[in-house]
Amino acid sequence: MAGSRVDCKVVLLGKAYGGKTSLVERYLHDRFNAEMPYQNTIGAAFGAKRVEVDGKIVTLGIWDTAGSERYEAMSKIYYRGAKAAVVCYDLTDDGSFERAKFWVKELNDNEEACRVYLCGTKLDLVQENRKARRVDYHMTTDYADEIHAEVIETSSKTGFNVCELFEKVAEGFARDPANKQTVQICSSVPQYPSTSLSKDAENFQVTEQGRSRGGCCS
Ligand SMILES: Nc1nc2c(ncn2[C@@H]2O[C@H](COP(=O)(O)OP(=O)(O)OP(=O)(O)O)[C@@H](O)[C@H]2O)c(=O)[nH]1
Ligand SMILES: [Mg+2]
Repeated sequence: MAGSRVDCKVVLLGKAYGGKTSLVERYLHDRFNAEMPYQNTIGAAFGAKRVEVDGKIVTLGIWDTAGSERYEAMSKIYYRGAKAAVVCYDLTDDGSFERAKFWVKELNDNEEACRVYLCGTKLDLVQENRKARRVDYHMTTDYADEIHAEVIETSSKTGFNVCELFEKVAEGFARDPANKQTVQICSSVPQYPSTSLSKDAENFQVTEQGRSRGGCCS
């Protein structure tokens, strides 16, 4: 990622097993492997992607944190300086929404400038079986209104609403006059960095997997 600036720090927070890593994997690499056994994130992982908004480039630097309460102190470090937080909850687990509220309070208390996006994950499961839904949509939108956040329900399995979520994040950032200085004018077709998540808690380096043409301005 030499030469590339991370303009918008985005942090993913939420209960363990809530679908954070799957969301980032779908967004950065357009993949979801249902056969792979669940692997909890240890520490945090980082990935980045450039997005075009209104002819300008925003680089989203995405921190995927560990949901396990064992790593709570560490996860708190990752929201520092974040411009946006995607607070995830599993639509099939009401306890995960309570945990989302915990993170919202943390953000409100410590990172006032951070925009909050409430993300209900695993939508495919509740579409398959309506009885599987444990988090009512209207309850979440009422809560979102209270805290001035947005709600989006996604499925990393099907990809539904995943790009839309991160586009909202990029738009929210780019269109905020406070961030004018950090958004670059998009003058030519840019390189599109493809990054992989580093799962090594000791080493948060971005692993560059190569670059391809196209992407946000093509
Ligand atoms: N059906 C379905 N399963 C999902 C979806 N997203 C995640 N999962 C599954 O839910 C489990 C947990 O997903 P992860 O993305 O690892 O959850 P996480 O929030 O990163 O968990 P931690 O790293 O422990 O905080 C995995 O078995 C995923 O395959 C989804 O959209 N649909
Ligand atoms: Mg994870």
